[in-house]
Amino acid sequence: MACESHVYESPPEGAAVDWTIPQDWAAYSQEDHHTWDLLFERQVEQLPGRASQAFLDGIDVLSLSKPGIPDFEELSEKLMELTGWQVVAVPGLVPDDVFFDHLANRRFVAGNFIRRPDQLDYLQEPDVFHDVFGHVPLLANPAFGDYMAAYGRGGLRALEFGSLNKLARLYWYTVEFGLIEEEGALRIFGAGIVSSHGESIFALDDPSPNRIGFDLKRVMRTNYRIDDFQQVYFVIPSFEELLRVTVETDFAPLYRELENSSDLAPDDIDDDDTVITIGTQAYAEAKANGARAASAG
Ligand code: HBI
Ligand code: FE
Repeated sequence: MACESHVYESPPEGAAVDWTIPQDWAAYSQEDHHTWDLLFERQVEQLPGRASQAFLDGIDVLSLSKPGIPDFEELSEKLMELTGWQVVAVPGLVPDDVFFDHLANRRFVAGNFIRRPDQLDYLQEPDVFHDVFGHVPLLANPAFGDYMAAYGRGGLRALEFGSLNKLARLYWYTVEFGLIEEEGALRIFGAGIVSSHGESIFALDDPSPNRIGFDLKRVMRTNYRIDDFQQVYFVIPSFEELLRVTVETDFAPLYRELENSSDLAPDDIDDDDTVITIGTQAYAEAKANGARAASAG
């Protein structure tokens, strides 16, 4: 997920020029399917009343409750009918241009491997649980599906402008770690949250992080951390509004403007922010102090 770290320059052996590989569903072991089932049950249990209704509906309509790692072809068949999306397998992180080209063409790339049983809580590279459980349910939602495809087109343009670091923040704070307001309450929808046992509680209930109303320019100015729970979450009013802002904005002048404005740290509050909750940052501070103590002693 870290956009910097690409292991390969060109597709590894066995991968097509667009970096896709066969999912090879028959090759999963019993243990692999069991790991999926464990992760799935643990997450599904805590999501009602926490996850966006659109996410929960996606789990239903795509029959993700069926035991075992989903078959990408079955998922693609259902998604194709609903929103025109497909799920294709890749060996791991793919280069940015390849990633965006897939999104622009409504193909979501998912790792086909699953974490080991001793890695249930944390894994650096996105595996099939993060990619499919975390990302795929919302692709069944028309507005979100359109947003992801628009993001892919925007990513290809951002590469031309040399502004990918700015646009990547939009992905991070929406697709990966976004919150949404539904019926007057906050709900999670970002894949990094909904696929995380700890963060799906932390993002909504912990007093530590800031929660701020979504603003496109504000988000694109904000640094993020990839190594721990977020220090700030941005709250969108609806997927339709997120889509509208993204397709109606001309990003070229915005990128130029952002060149001349300073970045914000994850825990900064800006004068123009619509603050929903000001966090204590106690979690992040305790972590930082712990790290300092450990390196001192
Ligand atoms: N590759 N497989 C995979 N998954 C991603 O989420 C991904 C990627 N390559 C690049 C990339 N993400 C980034 O460019 C975006 O997160 C912005
Ligand atoms: Fe992800």
